[in-house]
Amino acid sequence: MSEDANEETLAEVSRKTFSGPIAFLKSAPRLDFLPDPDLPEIAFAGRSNVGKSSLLNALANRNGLARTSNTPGRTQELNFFDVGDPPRFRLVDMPGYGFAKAPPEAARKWRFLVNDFLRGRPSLRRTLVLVDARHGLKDPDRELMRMLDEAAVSYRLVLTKADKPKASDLAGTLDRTAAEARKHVAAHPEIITTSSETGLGVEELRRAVIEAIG
Ligand SMILES: Nc1nc2c(ncn2[C@@H]2O[C@H](COP(=O)(O)OP(=O)(O)OP(=O)(O)O)[C@@H](O)[C@H]2O)c(=O)[nH]1
Ligand SMILES: [Mg+2]
Repeated sequence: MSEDANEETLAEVSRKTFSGPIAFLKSAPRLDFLPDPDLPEIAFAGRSNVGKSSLLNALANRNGLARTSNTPGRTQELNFFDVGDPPRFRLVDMPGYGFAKAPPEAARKWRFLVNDFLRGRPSLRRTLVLVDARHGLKDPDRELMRMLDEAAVSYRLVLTKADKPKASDLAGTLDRTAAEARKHVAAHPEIITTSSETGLGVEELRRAVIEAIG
């Protein structure tokens, strides 16, 4: 197939997939509540309040599918969403990390839940590591990236809230983030810049998800 034909097919598959059925499957507060690992999964990871649930909603083109909030710490469980009917793959919205105001016991619980899921999930095809475009990579992101490198879990960095920073600042953050990504073995070398608010990069992310599912 020519490059153009490939592109067209991907665009068509993406359109059909994300305008079709997407349904909440279940919430897992602990690992023993996980659904069977019978479908490929794409997980949304990142610091608290970075926009994981919002980006999942933007991807699915449905507001309110995953619950979002101004207050960090909104998502406290692993939330699974089936894409397609019959389902072809799953999106997994996860609790955020690095949330200073969370009670230490709760923060610890989420960290173990997220880390154990990411390290041990056989059906996990790719992790999207979301990074706020206003702040760039922070130490908790680097810690997560190292863990994913060690566990050989393939991941891709995604800048969020790109509608917020000035264009020149955004370009600098993108360069610095890409330079760091290239030093990590399990990271995709290219970064996707997104805004759930304006829709920037959302179609590119949909295609990246389709490609990761294969
Ligand atoms: N301007 C702007 N605001 C956004 C964007 N994405 C998310 N937000 C806002 O950021 C806040 C947090 O969004 P969430 O999607 O709940 O963030 P989260 O990463 O799921 O947060 P936790 O579940 O607490 O870890 C909400 O007030 C959103 O409206 C974006 O692209 N642009
Ligand atoms: Mg959330």
